[in-house]
Amino acid sequence: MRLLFPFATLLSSVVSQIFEPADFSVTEALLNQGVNVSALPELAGLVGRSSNLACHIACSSLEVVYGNKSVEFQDEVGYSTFTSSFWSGISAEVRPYCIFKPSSPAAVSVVVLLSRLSKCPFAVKSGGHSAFAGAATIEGGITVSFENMKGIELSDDKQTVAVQPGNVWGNVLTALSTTGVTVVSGRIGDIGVGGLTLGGGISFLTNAYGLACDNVASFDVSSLRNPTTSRSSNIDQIVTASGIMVTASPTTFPDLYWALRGGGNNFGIVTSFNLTTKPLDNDQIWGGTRTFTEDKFPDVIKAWMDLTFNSAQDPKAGSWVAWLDKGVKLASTELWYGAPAGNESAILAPFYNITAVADSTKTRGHASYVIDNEATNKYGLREVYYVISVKASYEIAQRSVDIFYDSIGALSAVEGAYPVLIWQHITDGSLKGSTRNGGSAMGFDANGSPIHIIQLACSWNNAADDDTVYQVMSDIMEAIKSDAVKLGVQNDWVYMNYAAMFQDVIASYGSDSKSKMKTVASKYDPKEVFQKLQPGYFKLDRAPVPDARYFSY
Ligand SMILES: Cc1cc2nc3c(=O)[nH]c(=O)nc-3n(C[C@H](O)[C@H](O)[C@H](O)COP(=O)(O)OP(=O)(O)OC[C@H]3O[C@@H](n4cnc5c(N)ncnc54)[C@H](O)[C@@H]3O)c2cc1C
Ligand SMILES: *C1O[C@H](CO)[C@@H](O)[C@H](O)[C@H]1NC(C)=O
Ligand SMILES: *[C@@H]1O[C@H](CO)[C@@H](O)[C@H](O)[C@H]1NC(C)=O
Ligand SMILES: *[C@@H]1O[C@H](CO)[C@@H](O)[C@H](O)[C@H]1NC(C)=O
Ligand SMILES: *[C@@H]1O[C@H](CO)[C@@H](O)[C@H](O)[C@H]1NC(C)=O
Ligand SMILES: *[C@@H]1O[C@H](CO)[C@@H](O)[C@H](O)[C@H]1NC(C)=O
Repeated sequence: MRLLFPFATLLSSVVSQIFEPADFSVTEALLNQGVNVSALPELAGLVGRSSNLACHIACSSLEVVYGNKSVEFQDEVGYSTFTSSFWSGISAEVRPYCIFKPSSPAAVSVVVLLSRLSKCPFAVKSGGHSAFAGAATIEGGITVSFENMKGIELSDDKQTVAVQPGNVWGNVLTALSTTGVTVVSGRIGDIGVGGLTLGGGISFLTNAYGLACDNVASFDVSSLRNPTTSRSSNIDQIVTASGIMVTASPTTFPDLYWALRGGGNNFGIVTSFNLTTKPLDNDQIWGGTRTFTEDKFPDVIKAWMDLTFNSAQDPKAGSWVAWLDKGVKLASTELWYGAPAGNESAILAPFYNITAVADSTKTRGHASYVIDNEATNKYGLREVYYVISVKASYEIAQRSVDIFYDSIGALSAVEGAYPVLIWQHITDGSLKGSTRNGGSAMGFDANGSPIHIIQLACSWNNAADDDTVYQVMSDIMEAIKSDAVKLGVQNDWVYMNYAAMFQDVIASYGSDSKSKMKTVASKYDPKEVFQKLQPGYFKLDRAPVPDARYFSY
């Protein structure tokens, strides 16, 4: 049975701005992509009605069309290999009906259309580092794995690199490490290109260039015929709800381009990110962890806030702080610099003026640095993230540390509980970067004060303790937010990449941004496929798991 035809129609550019006419036929769209539904007996019977066999039929159809190797069912070894590849043990527990492994953008279109036809829901996984169930994999539905879409291709002029979503940042930086250019990436090697970029993306280069999503150029459809070879360029090739491929860039479908910068999985499936490269001699940057004890906390807070406020003096420098309690309270300060010998930079000097108990900072490759950091990224535990942002202020910074250490005793009965308070910053350079090419859906104020991201992470062992952990995390966030309001430094923006499933991230972007995002969605996805058939993660109108017991933003 020959079901696959050449994809010329699909890959030709879209001739109409109307993405989905009122009389849009899913079966016709599938036929246009070489899949004849009438030749798939079970599917033929399904058209026009729903069925609890929907996912059986959809998955079997994918297997008929793309072969046994492209689809894994629950009894297959490939299935458990896949499900155990999630970072969070909570995601690893999810049992999809099947795993689908497309090898081409066209196959991604087909799975969206088959989902529409069968009503079997789907989710897509890039690096699999989202923390909660249902974000990148779906109970009883089709989970799309991009493991056969790992193309990385640098353009001849080295200005852009086209990266498919099966890649994690370690692959991408390694591929670039000998080319004299790099990209605004994740800071731990096994984080995925897909989730990090669509949610924003803080990098070791962000204070200089902005977030990862602000450094995406465009997408070249024809360059992606062979997904396993490397390629180059900068934006998003996305599969929209009607299975049409478009290239969103500052000049083509700029509304969609804007919405994808912070919009997560609400607008389509990105099959290639065409990233703008940055020059970097011999891939050499500098960074590592400098760790301080409690007696030094006031100095650490001052040094970190000073860096946040003064970042424009030398945007190569950046830092996060992880506040820990390992029997002793510690401030584990990651310091980095986008060139060698950051230890000699004036802006980081105050951190060297504080006596440390450990220091791993050194000059090293950007690729090696993110891969070295994988050691801190243990798999298989239960995980939660929770986050707010505030306008940077010394007072709220100090309060957040106090509230954190005063509250975590409430987790003492939770086996394996390991809470961490993490500080990150959106400094002058990232605020300015966010306005490039029409700005992003997150709507930062380029001339506003620096933003302090105050984040909680916690891992623990047992599902029985989930509610306790969520409640303690929620209470800490609520207390810090309440103090931020009192101090007049509250800031609504919730960073998707670190948000809890109870947080309404899109609402936090503000009503203007949200309503514009909904307008964009109604144009590219009028039937709300990416809201309803792909129900996981941060949706346009709701938190992933709305729950009034817990802090939202
Ligand atoms: C250890 C660790 C380190 C981290 N470091 C950083 C960091 O340095 N900077 C930072 O900003 N964040 C960081 N994060 C947060 C990280 O950005 C988010 O967890 C992000 O969701 C991970 O992306 P992923 O592709 O690995 O996740 P996934 O779980 O695969 O994807 C997350 C969401 O994006 C959707 N998605 C993925 N790919 C696509 C696509 N191609 N098209 C449409 N939707 C897609 C998925 O469906 C899912 O809903 C870190 C997280 C962890 C756990
Ligand atoms: C990437 O974007 C650049 C700049 O817009 C463009 O010239 C190039 O063709 C794109 N490459 C791909 C593979 O889409
Ligand atoms: C689709 O399959 C049906 C049943 O096998 C066949 O009758 C029909 O001609 C096919 N249509 C196309 C366009 O190939
Ligand atoms: C599909 O492939 C798996 C191994 O990947 C094998 O165990 C199974 O028998 C195959 N199923 C069919 C129907 O060929
Ligand atoms: C910075 O680090 C380099 C390499 O480790 C070292 O040679 C240099 O002396 C250091 N500079 C300062 C000011 O500590
Ligand atoms: C280092 O500390 C000393 C003593 O507190 C202070 O005088 C000096 O200005 C500090 N230097 C930097 C770079 O912070």
